[in-house]
Amino acid sequence: MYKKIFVAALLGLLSGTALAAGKSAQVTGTLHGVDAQKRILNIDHPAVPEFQWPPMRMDFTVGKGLSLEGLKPPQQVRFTLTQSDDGQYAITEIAPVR
Ligand SMILES: [Cu+2]
Repeated sequence: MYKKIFVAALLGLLSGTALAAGKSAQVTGTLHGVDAQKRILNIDHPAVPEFQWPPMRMDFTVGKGLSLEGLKPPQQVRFTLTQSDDGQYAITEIAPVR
């Protein structure tokens, strides 16, 4: 009996965590700089309501394994911005707007 309740509580906790993890937003902005060595992109982005961000120009970290090929500033880009469990933001998908 207790064991069943415990397992149910644990599953609830895990699914709650899974839902909270990897919050992301689709953003279109202007790419101004590419630092391929540090894997940082400088982008001017409009407001991002998902993260309650005002419009600004800033540096973004690029997620591991993401190709920077085809990115040539200045250029309009569409990207997915993901916040990980530890609160860090990273670009997890990006492509030039054609
Ligand atoms: Cu910003």
